[in-house]
Amino acid sequence: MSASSDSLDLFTPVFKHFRRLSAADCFTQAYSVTSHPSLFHHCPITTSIDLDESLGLKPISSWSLYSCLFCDGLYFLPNPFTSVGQHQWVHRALNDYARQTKTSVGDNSNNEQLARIRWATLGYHYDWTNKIYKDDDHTKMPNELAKLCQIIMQVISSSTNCPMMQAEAAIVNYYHLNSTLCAHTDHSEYDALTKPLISYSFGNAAVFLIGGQTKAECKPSPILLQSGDIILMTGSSRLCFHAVPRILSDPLLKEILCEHLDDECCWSYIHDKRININIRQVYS
Ligand SMILES: O=C(O)CCC(=O)C(=O)O
Repeated sequence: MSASSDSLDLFTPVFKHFRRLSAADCFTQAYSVTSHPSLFHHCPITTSIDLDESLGLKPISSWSLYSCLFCDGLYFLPNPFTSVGQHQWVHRALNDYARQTKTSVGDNSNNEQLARIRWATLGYHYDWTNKIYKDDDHTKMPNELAKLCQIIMQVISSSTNCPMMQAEAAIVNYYHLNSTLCAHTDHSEYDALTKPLISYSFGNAAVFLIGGQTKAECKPSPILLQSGDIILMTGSSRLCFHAVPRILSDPLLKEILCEHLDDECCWSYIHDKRININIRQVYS
């Protein structure tokens, strides 16, 4: 690669474009199955599995799975959760995952600190400074999260040629409406190219950008992620640059979540936040 194409950055201008765009234009420009149907290929789901009620999932017969034609190896599963289920996952992310593990805030025992939380790690904890996992820095992966991953992986891999993955590490990202996540790749896992990564979105919407394995390879594509949506990165997409330039207040969120929110504390947190839970296999 020449020095000039080495330094070519097709990612940042698109990131900045979505930073500046009105929320209404973000909702229309970012790809969804309804707004940009020709960019998604429907993959029939060929499996049926008995679902544990605690996972908060709709029956598998009602799910729709898509491969993304703009990014090889990227799959999109629009919200397979019930609204009670979405509420349960927000509740777990706030009341369990944010409190009982390594987080971005030192004292995570009080609600004031919790409002500032940016991330929590579960299973093998990611060392942000050295960008590694250590096999002696580990806490138990919550059972329900491991079970959820297993079901999602079973459904996707039986309907596509995607390999299975064991849930060994999770990063929970807590976003405010003005938060962003810069362009990066996830390559600290031992076998990143063959072990997929699953990512769950809850709460407000986001524009998720996914580009190529270098910033010079292609312009990133914008995907609209809404509460309950799942993406899976496998094959070449697993090593692609991705980012979140924008969190969007979702006018439908109250309708989706509030029906079941007897728990005011949860709504008072999530009404202006987004939670992302992403799961990886660290070792082979
Ligand atoms: O919030 C998201 O959807 C993406 C999170 C992500 O890319 C990461 O934690 O590495």
